[in-house]
Amino acid sequence: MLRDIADLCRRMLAGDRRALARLITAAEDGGAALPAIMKEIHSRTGRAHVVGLTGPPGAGKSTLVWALAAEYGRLGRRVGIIAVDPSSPFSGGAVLGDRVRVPARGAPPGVYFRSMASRGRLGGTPHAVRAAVSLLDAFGKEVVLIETVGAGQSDVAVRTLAHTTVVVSVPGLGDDIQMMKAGILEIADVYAVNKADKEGASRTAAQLSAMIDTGREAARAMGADDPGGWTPPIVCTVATRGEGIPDLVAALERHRQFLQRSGRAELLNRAHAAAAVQDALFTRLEERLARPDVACEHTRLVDEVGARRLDAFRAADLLLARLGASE
Ligand SMILES: Nc1nc2c(ncn2[C@@H]2O[C@H](COP(=O)(O)OP(=O)(O)OP(=O)(O)O)[C@@H](O)[C@H]2O)c(=O)[nH]1
Ligand SMILES: [Mg+2]
Repeated sequence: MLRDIADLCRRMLAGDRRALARLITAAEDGGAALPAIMKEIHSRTGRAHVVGLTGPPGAGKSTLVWALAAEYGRLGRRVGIIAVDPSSPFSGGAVLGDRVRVPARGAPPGVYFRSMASRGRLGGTPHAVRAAVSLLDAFGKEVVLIETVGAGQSDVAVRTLAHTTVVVSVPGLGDDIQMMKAGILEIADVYAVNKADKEGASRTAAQLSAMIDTGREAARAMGADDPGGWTPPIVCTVATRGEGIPDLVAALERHRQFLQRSGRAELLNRAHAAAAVQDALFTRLEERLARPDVACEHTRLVDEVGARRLDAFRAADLLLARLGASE
C-alpha cells in the first residue's frame, strides 16, 4: 500500500489529476497513508497562497468561492478548492436545501474542487484537510481556497492552515455580528459583505468597520501587539452576479503581498508548522494509546482518577511512562 502511495505521489507531481484525487481520498481514510503522503510531498509544498473563507451558514461562501476561482482563472492563476462540510447536523443542516455544492455549470477551467467531511472532530479542521491543502500545493495550485462553515471551531482552526482568512457576512445580520464578535470576527484579514444586492449592506459594512476600530483600540489599551500595519478591508460583493469579486481578489492579493513584505509570511509559516507538528504528535499519541495493553492501563488509571485515588496529572505521567516503556 505504501509503495502505491509513493507511486501515486510521483504521478500526482507529474500532473496526474486522478492520482491527486486518489491521494486526497487516501488522506481522508487516514491511517498509515497520511504520514506516507506527507513524507513524499512535504518538501514540495509552501508555494500556494492558502485562503480560508468562513462565515454563517448560507452566507454565500460557496458561491463566493466559485466566483473567486473564476476570477483567479481569468488572471491565469491555477486554483484548487476545498469545501469542508460540517458533518454535524447542528451546523448548517437547516439550510441544506439551499446549498450550492457544485454549481451546475461545473468548475471553471483548471479549477480542482474537492468536498471533504469535517467529521465533527473537536478542534475543527482535521489532518485530511491539511493534507489536501498540501497535495494541491504540491500539485502546483497557486491559490487554494478553503470553505468552512462558521458555526464551530473549524473556522478558527482554518487559521492554522490559511495565510489569509476571509470572514463572510451578509446584510442585516446584526445579531450574527454580535455572535461572531465573540471569536470569528477577530480572525479576519479581509471581510466580505456578500448579498450586497439586499437591503442594508452599507450599514453592515459600517458596523464591521466600527467594530474593527473598537477592537483595535481595545487591543492597544491592553498593550497587544500592533497588527503590523494591516487594516482588514471590507469588500461588498454580490457573488451570484460576480460583483465586487475583482475587488475581493485584489484585497486578497494585497494581503499576500503585505505578508511577504512585512515578514509575516515567515512567522505564519512557522506557526503553521507548529500546528502541524502538534496535530501529528497528538495523532501519534492517540495511536499509541489505542494499543490494547496501553488502552487497558488507560482505563484502569481513569477509574483510579474517578475514585479519587489518583489525580489526572499523575495518571498522565504514569501513562506517558508506560508509553515510553512500551516503545
Ligand atoms: N441575493 C443573493 N443571493 C446570494 C448571493 N450569494 C449567494 N446567494 C445565494 O445564497 C444561497 C446560499 O449560498 P451558498 O453559496 O450555498 O452559501 P454558503 O455560505 O456556502 O452555505 P453553507 O455552505 O450551507 O453554509 C444560495 O441560494 C445562493 O444562490 C448574493 O450575493 N446575493
Ligand atoms: Mg457552502
